[in-house]
Amino acid sequence: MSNQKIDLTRVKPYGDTLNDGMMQLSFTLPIPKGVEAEEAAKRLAIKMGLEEPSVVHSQDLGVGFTMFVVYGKCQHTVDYANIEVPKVDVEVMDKYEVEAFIKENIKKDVVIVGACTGTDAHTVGIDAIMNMKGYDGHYGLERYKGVQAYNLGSQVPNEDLIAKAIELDADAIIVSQVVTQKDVHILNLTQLIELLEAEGIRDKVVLVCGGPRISHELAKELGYDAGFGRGSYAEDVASFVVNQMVERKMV
Ligand code: B12
Repeated sequence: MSNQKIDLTRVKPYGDTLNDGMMQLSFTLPIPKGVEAEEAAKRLAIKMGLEEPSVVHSQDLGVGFTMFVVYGKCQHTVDYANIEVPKVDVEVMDKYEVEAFIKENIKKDVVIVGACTGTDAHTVGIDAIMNMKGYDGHYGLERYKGVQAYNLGSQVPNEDLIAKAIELDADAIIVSQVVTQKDVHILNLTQLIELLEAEGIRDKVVLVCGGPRISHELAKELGYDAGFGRGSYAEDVASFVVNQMVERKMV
C-alpha cells in the first residue's frame, strides 16, 4: 500500500487494499430479525451504493426491530484536495500561555459567563469547558489565572444568561447547545442574538457557541463570533476570547 500514490482528488474507503472501497455501517429497521430482514438490509445497502454487501451482524432489539451491521464496497470517491471548511482562525495557546497573554495584554480579569440554554439539559459539554477539573486532561476555565468563569449550568433561559452577563459586566458569553432535534438549537441561539441586540450589548461581548453538532460556519451564519464542535477544550475558546478582546480593543 505504501508504494501506491494516493490521488487526493478521488479518495475512497480502505479495507484490505487501497481503494477497495470496503466500509461498514450500522442501522436499525422496524422489522423482526430473520433471513428476510437480512435480505432487506442487503437490498437497502445496494440502494445506498454499496456493492457486494454482506450482513455481518444482526441483533433482535426485542420489539420487532432489528439492528444490522453491514459490510460492503463503496463505489464512490470524494475530492479531498479541494475541500475548504471554515475554521476558527486563531493560534491556540495552552493554559499557561493564555494566562501570560492576559497578564501582558489585557491587564485585568477576563469575565466569562457560560450556560447550556433553553430546554437543553446536557451539562457535560459546558462543564468540560468551564469546570475546574476540565476534560480529557485539559483544565477548565475556572482554573485559569486571570479568568473569572461563571458556569450557570443547564436549562438556563436566554434572558437569565443575559441578565447575569450584564450584572457581571462580562467580556464573553459562551453557550452550549447539545440537543438539535427539530432545530431547537437554531431557535435558542437565534433568540439569544436577538435579545442581546435588543439590549444593545451584542457588540460589547465576545459571543461563542459550542456543542457536538455546532460548526464554526453555522455559528457565524447565526451571528456568533465563533463556534466550537466535538473535541474542543477550554484553551481553544480561551485563546479565541482573549485574542478577540485585544483585536476588538475591548481592553
Ligand atoms: C449524557 C447524555 C444525556 C444525559 C445528560 C446528563 C447531563 N447532566 O448532561 C441525560 C440522560 C439527562 C440526557 C437527556 C436527553 N438526551 Co441526551 N445524551 C447524552 C449523551 C449520552 C452524552 C452527552 C455527553 O455528555 N457528551 C460528552 C461531552 C463532553 O461532549 P459534548 O457535549 O459534545 O461537549 C464537547 C463539545 O461538543 C464541545 N462543547 C459543548 N458545549 C460547548 C460549549 C462551548 C462554549 C464550547 C466552546 C464547546 C462546547 O466541547 C465539549 C468537550 O469537548 C449523548 C450521546 C453522545 N454519546 O453524545 C446523548 C444525546 C446528546 N442526547 C440526546 C437526546 C435526544 C436526549 C433527550 C431528548 C432524550 C429524551 N427523549 O428524553 C434528553 C434531553 C433532555 C433535555 N431536556 O435536554 C441525543 C440528541 C440528539 C440530537 N441530535 O439532538 C443524543 C445525541 C443521543 C442520541 N444519539 O440520540 N442525555
